[in-house]
Amino acid sequence: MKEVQERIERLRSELRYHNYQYYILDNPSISDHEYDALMQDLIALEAKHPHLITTDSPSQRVGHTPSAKFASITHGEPLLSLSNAFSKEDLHAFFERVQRQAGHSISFVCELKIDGLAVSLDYEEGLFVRGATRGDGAVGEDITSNLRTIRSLPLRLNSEASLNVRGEVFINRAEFAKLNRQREEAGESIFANPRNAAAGSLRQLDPRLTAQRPLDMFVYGIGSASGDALQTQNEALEYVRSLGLKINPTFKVCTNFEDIMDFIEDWQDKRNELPYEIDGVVVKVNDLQLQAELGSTARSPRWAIAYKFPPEEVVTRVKSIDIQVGRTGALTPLAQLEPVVVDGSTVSRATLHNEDIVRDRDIRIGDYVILRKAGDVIPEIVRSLPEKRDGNEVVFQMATNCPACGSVTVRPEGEAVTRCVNSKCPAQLLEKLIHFASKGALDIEGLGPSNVTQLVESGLVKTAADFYNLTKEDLLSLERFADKSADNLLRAIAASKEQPLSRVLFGLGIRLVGAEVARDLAMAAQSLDKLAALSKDELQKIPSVGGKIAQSIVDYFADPENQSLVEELKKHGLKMQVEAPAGTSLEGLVFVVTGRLEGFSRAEIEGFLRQMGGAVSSSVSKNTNYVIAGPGGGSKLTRANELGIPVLSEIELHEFLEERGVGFDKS
Ligand code: 3B8
Repeated sequence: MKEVQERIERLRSELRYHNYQYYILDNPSISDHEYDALMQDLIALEAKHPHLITTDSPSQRVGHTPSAKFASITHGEPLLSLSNAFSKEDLHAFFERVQRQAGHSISFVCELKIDGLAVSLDYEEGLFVRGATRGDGAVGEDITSNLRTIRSLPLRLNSEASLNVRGEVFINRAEFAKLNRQREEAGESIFANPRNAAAGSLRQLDPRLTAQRPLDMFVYGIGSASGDALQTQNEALEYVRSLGLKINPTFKVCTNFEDIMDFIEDWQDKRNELPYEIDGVVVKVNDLQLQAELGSTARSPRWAIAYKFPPEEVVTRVKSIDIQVGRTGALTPLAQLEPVVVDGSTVSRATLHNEDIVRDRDIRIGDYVILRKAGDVIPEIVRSLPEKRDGNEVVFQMATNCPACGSVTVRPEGEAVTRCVNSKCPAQLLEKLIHFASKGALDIEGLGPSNVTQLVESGLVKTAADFYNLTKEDLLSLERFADKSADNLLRAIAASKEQPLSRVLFGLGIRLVGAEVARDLAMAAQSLDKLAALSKDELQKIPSVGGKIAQSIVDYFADPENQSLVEELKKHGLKMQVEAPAGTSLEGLVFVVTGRLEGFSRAEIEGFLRQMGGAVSSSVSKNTNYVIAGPGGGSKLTRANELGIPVLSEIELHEFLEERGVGFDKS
């Protein structure tokens, strides 16, 4: 018996050693085949002697119990996210602030910012016992079984230390490409980028699926540790490395701003040579004691900042420019591109918005162009490269006839958009129906673009009201529905009758009536009938409604076809209730305050916004709802404008608060 135990232990330590060489040092010591043979020996021995199986055995990486849902884990120390610097100025402000607070010049550690998913790992007496996602920072999801499948995550450390570490899980570029190739061959949907692939893999409920994904990780910090009095971040990194954890070795200690900028510029140039994706550089105060003194806000530490690289620009070619017909009849030029990877995802199309933009940017069919991802997702053609032309390029002409229905298009004086004005245009009708069912509108699950297209092509659906006439036989007659999917769709359609008036209004697709205007209309009119009866003047009294919107609403309800659609929807029992007023609180809104304010200090305003249920962030992102700016708003203001986020002056802030019944007086 003792002998078996010893053999098992020998196999385990051998496997651990090779594992470490392979996954952490990237320096394989034996062939894959030899490794597999050792593993098979271990598994066979353990199968014969199950009482000798331990949770840290290398054979135990793949759990076997899929969870119905992940359990919650409350982080011992919150797992915060970093605030961002988008420019050298932002970064310099951070540098100056922490030096000032420290009272002397200090050192920093620069680390690559891995574009993955933050995780927290708990080790107890050297054993990996628990791992969680960031979640909301305070509470994450228990993904221990999935993390155990990651080869570069040691199940057992080199010492019996108990500690919590934080790191980033990712998939490297080559493995990502391979994974997508396999998925494509298997007819599965492909991941847009490595980060999504890593996220999707980590959140698999069945760890056996996670185990098949090429996940990797770097540890970048310690959440809490007993004993060892570490002094600095670079010591902390060296310490976790000595425990057997994988760290990113590129970090550098910098003692002045120039060194920090050099590190950033250096890696910005070399980022594409790395085997994994990075989206910036993290700059951290090196002294751990000082980190503790600087502390953190509700969301991010004050001792670290993420410098985000500017969006990557790539060159590609415009193969053709198609014209898309939108739900309001707007014709949009859409460039078909030679596929290229920008910021990690493959792009093969980009909207050109309208013909003026195509002309102003002088983008011709056949041109080489510079492509960039604006903000986060939407690819944008920045400009053409006329010097690369060979004379075969073709200047784009806006269609004089709708590509879908052939009717003559119009471009009203002073407008940039060319339209198909045929209200029966099949392309418009289809887009309208897709919009009606979409997330922001009636939100009918299972009625995405491809299913709506099939329903329309089969002749079953002509207007939005027809969705509510669909029967199970109707659906079963279509190729893509089986018993269960038909039931599910009918249930989702029935459930959409409960959607509030504002969503139905938005779903109707009245020109110029977006989700926000729809909410105001619902609130003001209280019912669809009352809204339809309002005059242009009356409509204009509603907060977000100007002359053009008012006219568009009047026109909509004057059209007999729209009138009958509305009648039918009512007959089908759509409730269209008005939701309680959007509140006397700021729940769910994220604010950023910048610049000098007159009446109140920043802290007062921020405190007040939080007190009323709002969140205050220190950096502008797409999640920001409003930026409050006084004079000297600087880069945050620029960023807000880039992202199209509304900016409120101090006076506008007061109006905004009053509208919501939230008074703000200095007391
Ligand atoms: C504090 C320190 C969050 C992070 C941090 O490579 C904190 O340090 C963090 F609240 O998210 N993606 C890194 C990376 C991320 C973070 C970090 N260091 N290298 C990363």
